[in-house]
Order: sequence, then structure tokens, then C-alpha cells
Amino acid sequence: MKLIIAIVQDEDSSRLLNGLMNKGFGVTKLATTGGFLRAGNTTLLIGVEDEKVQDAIGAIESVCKSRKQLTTANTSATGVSGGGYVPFPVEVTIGGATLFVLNVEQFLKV
Ligand code: 2BA
Repeated sequence: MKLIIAIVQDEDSSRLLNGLMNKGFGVTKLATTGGFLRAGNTTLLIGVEDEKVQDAIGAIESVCKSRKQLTTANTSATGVSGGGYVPFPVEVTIGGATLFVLNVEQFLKV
């Protein structure tokens, strides 16, 4: 058995959850925050039999789209008197999805 940890954008999470549930996968949804953007995203825990891993990844790929987002990065302002930090906009491409596939040693419901 494997545990897929899928970090997805909030905009895709509802459709993905429905798609995975309709295919019979067990899913837990967590509200999470990305370390770089400090913006909300969604992490799904999906426990799957080994032979279903590709099916689950396919479902994720079909729903999760990459998007560009402008964010404000802080950089050292060497030309500014007194130093300090000046924010400037940076475009980042987020997603589709960031996936970790882990081996599960034991799966118990007690
Ligand atoms: P965030 O950390 O908020 O990152 C959002 C997007 O910002 C990233 O998209 C990437 O395009 C960009 N980014 C991240 N760190 C950067 C940096 N140091 N410099 C420039 N741009 C940077 P994704 O790569 O698609 O990641 C989406 C979300 O997946 C991340 O949100 C984070 O929550 C998670 N994630 C990505 N890689 C991870 C990892 N190795 N471990 C744990 N979580 C990860």
C-alpha cells in the first residue's frame, strides 16, 4: 500500500476530492499553507493499493492545472540610503500538484 500526499491549489481541491471519491479512493483533506507564498493550499492524504497509484495520479493530473501568480518578494535595496528592503513583484508558476508517494508499513483501523 502507498500513501499519496498531494499538495494542490484550493481552486482545484473540491473537484479533485469529488473525482477521487467517485473513483472509490479514501481521502483526507487538510487546509495547509505554502511556505513560499504563505497562501492557503490544500493537502490530500490518499491511501491506495499499489496497483491503483497510477489511477490516482491520473485523476490528480486531469484536474490540477498550473497557474501563474504574482507575489511580492522582498530584496535588499543596496541603492537605497540606509539599506532596508523593497518589495517587488515576482511571477511564480504554481502546480498542477506536488506529490509525495510513500510506502505504508501498516494500515490499520482499530
Ligand atoms: P509554496 O511554498 O507557497 O510555493 C508556491 C510556488 O512558489 C511554487 O509552486 C513555486 O513555483 C514557487 N516557489 C516556491 N519556492 C520558491 C523559491 N524558493 N523561489 C522561487 N519560487 C519558489 P509549486 O512548486 O507548484 O509548489 C506548490 C506548493 O507545494 C508549495 O507552496 C508548497 O506548499 C508545496 N511544496 C512544493 N514543493 C515542496 C516540497 N519539496 N516539500 C514540501 N512542500 C512542497
